[in-house]
Amino acid sequence: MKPIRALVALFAVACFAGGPTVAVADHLSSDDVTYKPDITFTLRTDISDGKLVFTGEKGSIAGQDNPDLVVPEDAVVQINLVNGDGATHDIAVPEFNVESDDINKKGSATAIVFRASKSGEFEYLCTLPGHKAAGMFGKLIVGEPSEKAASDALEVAKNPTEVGEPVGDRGPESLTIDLETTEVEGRLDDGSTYKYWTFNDTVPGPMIRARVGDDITVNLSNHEDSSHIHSVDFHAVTGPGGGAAVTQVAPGQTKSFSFNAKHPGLYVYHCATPMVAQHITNGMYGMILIEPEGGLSEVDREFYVMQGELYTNEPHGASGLQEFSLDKLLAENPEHMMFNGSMNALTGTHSMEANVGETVRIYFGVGGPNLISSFHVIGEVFDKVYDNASFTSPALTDVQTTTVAPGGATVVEFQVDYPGEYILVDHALSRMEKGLAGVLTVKGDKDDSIFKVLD
Ligand SMILES: [Cu+2]
Repeated sequence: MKPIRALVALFAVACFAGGPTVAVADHLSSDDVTYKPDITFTLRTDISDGKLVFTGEKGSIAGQDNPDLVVPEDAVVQINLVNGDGATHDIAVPEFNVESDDINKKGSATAIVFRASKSGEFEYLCTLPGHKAAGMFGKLIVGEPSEKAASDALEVAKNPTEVGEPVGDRGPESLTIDLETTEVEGRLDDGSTYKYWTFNDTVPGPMIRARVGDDITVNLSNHEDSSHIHSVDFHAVTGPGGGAAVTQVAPGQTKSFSFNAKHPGLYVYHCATPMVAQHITNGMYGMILIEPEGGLSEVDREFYVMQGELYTNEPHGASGLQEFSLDKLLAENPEHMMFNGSMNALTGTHSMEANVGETVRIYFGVGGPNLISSFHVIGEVFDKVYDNASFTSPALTDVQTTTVAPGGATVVEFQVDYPGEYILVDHALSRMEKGLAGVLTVKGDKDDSIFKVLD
């Protein structure tokens, strides 16, 4: 049998008069393949609706933008790429360690060849900077699609509209908070899951709402199916460990404490059982709002959003059950970053909506455990920022981006004046590629005095 490189090059030359170069996955050896690939796809680079795309060139994918490429497990797959727009591009399937040469002239071509050695859903993309973000990516589906497994998994993503009841002008009261810690396989993304650790089965845990002066009893139960001890540290608590010193609770047990809410503000709570960073990254964080006397001012819409990080062995975009990576946690290098627990919690699973003219308040915190957020809403300016979630300091006004520390929070308010989709981000925008985005959809009439497209 001849070496794969020569054979594939011959095959590719037969396809393209221009003589494309071919990249072959390094794990393929001469014993891996016969004369030609089992399956060949041809894609052309193109611009469609202002986006960069891969367009199917022939066969069942002809004319489709970023088509799903479906192949049997263990097939040798060739993907030919033809340059259709004259810009520099390439094509890669990171999961199978294969990446083509760059092609930069209209009509030039290249190809990649690899063995689809494991089933699942993987990504193909153009690796030139910004091209994936501009639209150049699609799915390679090997064997049975894994979406079924993921669709059976628990939806842990927290609904951002679940913000509790405003306290209004009531006086101080006695309240009871029941929290249950759980360890559940939850949906991370379409086709992937993660063993989350949670408060009350969502990430973040419930937003708790109280008033300054309230006497609050916390009952923390650890589900009997848990494998680990858990606890809770409320940053609003004055006392040992914020409560964590007295709530280290074994599976099937309950522990309680009470505290007086001395300080108004928006406070993070989290599990504080060693290794604390691991318990937090796995999903064990939430927030408690202690409203000042008389409550906060009325607004039309309130949302609860928390930023988190997940550290997995497999890279971002991999399918199946994702395993925790201690090395990546200690290196503070997450594969996934998200608002409200899962990859598309605020861009698909749940929606955030408002109408033109309404006032919006976002309770925003960072579970982390490690990375500072530069919180920003694309296309909006915060009218007010309660910096560090302090209600007893004057609010900042007219702010573009506000930093929020891990274990910290902010409260931002703004009126929405113009219809459209406003994207919530951490302005450290590489993190958007790891999943960190949310959408606030504003409906209503356009106002030319605010924004106008000029021909
Ligand atoms: Cu825990």
